[in-house]
Amino acid sequence: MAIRFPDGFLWGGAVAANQYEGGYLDDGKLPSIQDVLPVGGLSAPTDEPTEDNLKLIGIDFYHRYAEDIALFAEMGFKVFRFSIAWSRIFPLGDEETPNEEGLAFYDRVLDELEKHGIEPLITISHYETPLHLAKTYDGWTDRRMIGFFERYARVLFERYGHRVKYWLTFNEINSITHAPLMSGGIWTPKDQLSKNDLYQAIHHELVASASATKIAHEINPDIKVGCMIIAMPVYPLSPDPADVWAARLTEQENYAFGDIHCRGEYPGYYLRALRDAGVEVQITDEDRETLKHTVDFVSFSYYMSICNTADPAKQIKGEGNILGGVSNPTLEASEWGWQIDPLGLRIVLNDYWERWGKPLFIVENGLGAKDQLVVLDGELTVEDDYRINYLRDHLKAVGEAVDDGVELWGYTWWGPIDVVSASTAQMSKRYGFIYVDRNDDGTGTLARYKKKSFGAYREIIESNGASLA
Ligand code: BGP
Repeated sequence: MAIRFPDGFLWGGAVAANQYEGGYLDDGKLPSIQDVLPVGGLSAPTDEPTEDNLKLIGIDFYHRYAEDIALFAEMGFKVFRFSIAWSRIFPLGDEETPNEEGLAFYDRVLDELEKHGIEPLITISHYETPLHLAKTYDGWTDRRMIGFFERYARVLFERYGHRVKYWLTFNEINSITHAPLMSGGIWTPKDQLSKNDLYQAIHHELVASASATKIAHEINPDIKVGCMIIAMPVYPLSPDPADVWAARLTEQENYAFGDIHCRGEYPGYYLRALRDAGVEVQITDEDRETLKHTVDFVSFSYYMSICNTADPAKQIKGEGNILGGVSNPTLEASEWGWQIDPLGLRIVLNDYWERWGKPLFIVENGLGAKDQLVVLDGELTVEDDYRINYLRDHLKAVGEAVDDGVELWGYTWWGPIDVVSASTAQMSKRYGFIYVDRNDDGTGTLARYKKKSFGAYREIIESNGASLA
């Protein structure tokens, strides 16, 4: 069957400032929480940045952006999703005046994208809360964070809002329950964090997200603001209704974030879960009003599905993405234990479209794998057929969902160029179509090489998906 993607479909790639920019103290920037997470986003932080942290240099996009954007253009990118490092714009996070040099850097990036006709898609906050806000305010547990974020978002919309149409507020906002520091800038160690503080932090982020959406629309009504959630379908481990219900409850933990962003209020099942957990969230009348500013579209990352069961004896957790879950005996996994499930992407797309009726945007999907550089026709490259297969299988599932009637604006592959991993802080967990010569021990020339998948993705984009058939 022919695979057809809509005209103007936004094909591209996605990255985050802390994983690729480097230049962590350049031009007035101060550290973010990532600069003290040398072994990954789920681990304990160091007190100060340490040299073994690969993110301090990243892949040096800060100095090589023109070269990298030219490579994206060569693949035919229509869109490029990147985040702005909050601590470049407000180095401490709570100051009144933004750092002009930080703002000027993103002007240059936008100029370069414009030169190649690539549409920007900006994530305002992607796991990179300024370190000062984490240490001084305990991140999003503090209500004052809403004001700091509003100020930051306003500066961005005023500066770039005339040339950037697509914006996301918080990357994978539902990850905060599992990664409170990386996702919510919460300095209190996870095992000491009270449920009240955690859910209050979630509330503050949700209010800030709605408030930023409102500000964006006031500044430029043409701006489209989306929420961004980890999509992970949860299957029952067996047909036992108790398993189906267990899966449902886990799914609701993720649905809640989309429901609040799309419907403008807390759903009943979420309020019940809070009550059952004995959590009391402080919600003001003003918060309730603010939450009514719903998003224009829903974006999500998709890497894997999980299972759940009511049977404690079968609660065998797999490795995997930040949210984790019970392993699915029918699926294969990546080298890092992330279970590969292309059909799950079709399921998610249909599910979200039916549930919210808002346009969707897949802003992350990809395969982290160990790559081997080889010489082919005198050129260094990687024969990454495993990545090409993953890409094609997932895009075929996306094509089916489009045929099912789902309104989908675009697809950005995670890490079109190798970047430092968010969960493990490794370089060797590579997603790119472009290889970057940097190793886990920090050695390497930072040279870029095109992998076999580079040409494969270019062909898919060039044919607007038709070559997938
Ligand atoms: C998502 C994050 C990204 C990215 C990706 C891959 O959770 O939004 O920042 O890194 O996962 O994860 P990892 O780098 O841990 O393999």
